[in-house]
Amino acid sequence: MHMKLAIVLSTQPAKFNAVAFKGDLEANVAKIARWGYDGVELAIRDPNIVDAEAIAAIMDRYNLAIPAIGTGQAWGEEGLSFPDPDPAIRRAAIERVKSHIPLAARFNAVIIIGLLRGIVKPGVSQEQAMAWVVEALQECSEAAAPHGVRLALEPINRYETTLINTVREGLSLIEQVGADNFGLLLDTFHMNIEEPDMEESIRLAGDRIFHFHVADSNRWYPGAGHIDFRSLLQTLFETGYEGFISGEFMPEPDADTAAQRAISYLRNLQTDLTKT
Ligand code: LER
Ligand code: MN
Repeated sequence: MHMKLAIVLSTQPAKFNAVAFKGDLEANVAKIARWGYDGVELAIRDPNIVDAEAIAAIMDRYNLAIPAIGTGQAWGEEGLSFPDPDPAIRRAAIERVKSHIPLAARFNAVIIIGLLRGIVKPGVSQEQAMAWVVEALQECSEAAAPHGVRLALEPINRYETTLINTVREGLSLIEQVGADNFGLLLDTFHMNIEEPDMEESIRLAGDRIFHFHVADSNRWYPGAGHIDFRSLLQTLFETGYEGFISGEFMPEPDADTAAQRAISYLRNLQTDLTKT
């Protein structure tokens, strides 16, 4: 088995500092390919200001896939979110997600709904916020379906949002949204905080796992903390998961070192997994 490994890369300046790379796309892509990664996960604030053909040419040149597109910068830098009390902002958040569909279809990438699902703002009840999130996800999933595009919501730890912290909450949301092309992105950093038993949660999510982020317990590269990646990845592959494992960790001690240590650790682990 070849474990497909990707790493998160931003196409424009981002405040989110766990985005391991910023700046010049081609130089970064060249390095990522040289280190042995199979893909890059692009964090894109606004698809209308990126040049899809230029990106495609670079990916072709280095033979890298784009397994997923992150949308969180639209929240971080523009404040767009599904449960905002201002209807114009809610609409803009939905339209922004929909505007990712052509790009996602072009690259066969999953659209990630991370922090774009928002937080519960003052004056809004948790119930109202969830209702807006469900409606937004229904509209976006429906728009994406004819293009063969899938959306993956990421359960995110309690310190960043109160909306969907756990895999179980994610699965109940999936029932409410009721779309086959809507699933989950599991992130080991968030799972380590929120899941009572990470292996059990992975098994529970099963074929609704559309994408997978890895960072260690301290959000450094895998191998730098105390998460048992051997057990987690074994469990993940036992569910039949055939997607990418995408590194999303702090650029510590620096971005290049982190990326190289992550891939060397995960490739070693892969040898072990193949043996079992
Ligand atoms: C994004 O994938 C993520 O994991 C969030 O923690 C961003 O804040
Ligand atoms: Mn993540």
